[in-house]
Amino acid sequence: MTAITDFVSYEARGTVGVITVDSPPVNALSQGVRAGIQGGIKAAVADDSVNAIVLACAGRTFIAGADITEFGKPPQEPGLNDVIATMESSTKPVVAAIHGTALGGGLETALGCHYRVAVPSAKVGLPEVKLGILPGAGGTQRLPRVVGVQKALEMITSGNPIGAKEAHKVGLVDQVVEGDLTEGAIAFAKKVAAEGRPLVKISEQNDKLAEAKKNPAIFDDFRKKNARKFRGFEAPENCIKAIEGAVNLPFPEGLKRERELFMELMVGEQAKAQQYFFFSERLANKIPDVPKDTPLIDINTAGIVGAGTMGGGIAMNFLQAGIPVTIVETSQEALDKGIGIIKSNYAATVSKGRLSQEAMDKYMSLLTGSTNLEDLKDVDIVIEAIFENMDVKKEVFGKLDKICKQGAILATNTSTLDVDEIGEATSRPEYVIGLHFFSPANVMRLLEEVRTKKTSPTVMATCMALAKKIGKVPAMVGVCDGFVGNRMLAKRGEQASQLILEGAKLEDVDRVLYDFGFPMGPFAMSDLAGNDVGWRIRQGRGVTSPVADAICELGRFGQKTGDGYYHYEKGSRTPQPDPIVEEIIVKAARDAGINRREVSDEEILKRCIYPMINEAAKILEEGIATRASDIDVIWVYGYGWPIYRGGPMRYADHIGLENIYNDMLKFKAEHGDEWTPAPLLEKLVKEGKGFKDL
Ligand code: TC6
Repeated sequence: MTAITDFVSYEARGTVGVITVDSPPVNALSQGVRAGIQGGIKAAVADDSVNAIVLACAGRTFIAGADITEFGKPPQEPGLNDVIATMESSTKPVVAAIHGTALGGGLETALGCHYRVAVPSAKVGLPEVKLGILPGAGGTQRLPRVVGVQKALEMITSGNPIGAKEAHKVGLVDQVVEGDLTEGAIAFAKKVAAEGRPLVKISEQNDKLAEAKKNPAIFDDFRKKNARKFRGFEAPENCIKAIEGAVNLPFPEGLKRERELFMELMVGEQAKAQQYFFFSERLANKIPDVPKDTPLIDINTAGIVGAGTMGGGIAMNFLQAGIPVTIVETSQEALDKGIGIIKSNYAATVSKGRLSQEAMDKYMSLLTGSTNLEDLKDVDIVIEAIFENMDVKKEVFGKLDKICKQGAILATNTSTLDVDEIGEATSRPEYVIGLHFFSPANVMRLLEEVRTKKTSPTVMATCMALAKKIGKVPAMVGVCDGFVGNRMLAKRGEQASQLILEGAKLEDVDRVLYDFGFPMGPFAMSDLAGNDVGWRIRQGRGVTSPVADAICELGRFGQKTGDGYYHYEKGSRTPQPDPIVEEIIVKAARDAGINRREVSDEEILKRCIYPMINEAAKILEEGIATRASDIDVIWVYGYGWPIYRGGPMRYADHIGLENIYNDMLKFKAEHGDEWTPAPLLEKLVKEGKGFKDL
């Protein structure tokens, strides 16, 4: 075996030269890997003992893409396009051997090979769009030449990978290899050489482009169909333009067009924000005082207390991960209802063709219902998801403590209550943790994990790993009212309510936040979630909110009652402004002695967003969140903050903390002390720093 670079080696195995990339963790295309592959091809071409070449990877995966840590740094030779050109023009057939994931530049490298084989579990895709860019090493030019324009549009603008079987079906993989991959790839390469099969240069294959050439409307149709999904994002449009280039330009020109469109994105704020977010999400997995090698508790079974909307949604996550669930309710009727809802949710997904009946049956077979808490005695984790009442929760935890086996984790899904206090209701507070799922719990990716003063490192590490297993993105936070997400959300809500009293139209407040990139504004959101939820919480706390209370007193609970802040026609989810609500607002403003005025969109945005940022500064100062970037993860995955703005902390740095600080002082002069900048914000401004510097 010859080392070409530190990360790539070359070895002749009989008549086949095998180039192996070995650059943990994911064989990303750093300079050493690029140079190694190019050197490996040259070595194999020069090696008279071989007549075919295999490109394979050691470790858990084929090349998972460009090395994202190199983005933004001066480019180093050789560029990936040069490496791919060297492969494509090799005089001996090159076969890519794919396991794990061939993503981004990794798939582009494979597309530069003459043939591709893969193990059945392999996945291939071009996820660059998720990083705010496009495949910049020929991916937008080669993929449509292999799978056709329609499929390439879907794969490149979604960024979602496809499995080996599908890749084989669409011609992206030439053979699925059962058994040892490298051996299978060598056998395939030998066959190609022996049969004198052509050296397939994808860049010269134009047949699959013909249909789109005849029917250019395919692009505008695709744009129209996906307008909602692409709203606010810059990268998908450039991906589409690059694929148009593949159809309309000769390959070398198309490649140039791709490069221009790539560079346009790469220097933009969206790409920077999305790449920042990629690393933020991974960083959130790491808890500074919980070592990486902390032993984990095996979670093979779960119990859920409460079969309401949250309990049912939480159960679905576990079932889908293959973990048996026992769900407990107080009455048979409530239990049947809860299980019925889970079943009908799955049935709806089956009828839409997004889940097989077989998978649904498997999930349902893992679910057991019970009306007896005792049935949770053997489970590895219990998640309590009953209504928000401290006394009742303490009682349940006291019982669970007696029933559940030693070593079982006792978690609460509370979104408001003090998890330390809940832990103290047991004899094992170190096993108690908050697992705050977001509604709908089977859909929303965020899992806000709440550590108490006593939660043990093992329990924290186990719950972080568990989150990944059930498809969630976790962020660990400390105990405070509303934790991180809802505590910040409350600040936005207060301002939204105040703005409509001062004269802003509620549909304007919603529009400004929608245009900022949120899925919907605060009033439409409240109508969707149910206005009665907040009303009950306010009543419990003895606080009032004049407009919100008045609409609830009229039974206007939102979409479910057909009326809320807006009116909804029967069967429709489209909000329509309602004069009755306008009257309520005008009266409330009059009662409060407020002179109503015009409020600009700019003021609406600043007044909704800046108090959240200010609250986040306090949260950081109190150590409730570990890092600013964790707060961004919470807001993107839990509240629909547009990922292309990176999250509230990243956005604050982008706007400039000094600008935010100065605006806050202006609002303070107009509206009072609630606008006092947090000490941390003030400190960062004085030091000329941003949240990124913490
Ligand atoms: C591209 O290719 C553009 C081409 C244009 C050419 C001009 N670079 O996710 P995990 C690190 S764009 C650097 O926990 P998994 C990651 O930070 C790229 N580092 O593992 C983490 O480090 P830590 C297109 C990377 O098994 C560690 O690897 N490619 C990269 O759950 C493990 O990661 C993508 O967008 C990278 N490309 O999932 C693919 N990738 O341990 C991005 C990962 O120090 N990657 N790391 O925290 C993924 O989707 C996933 O990592 C995975 C593995 C599916 C490959």
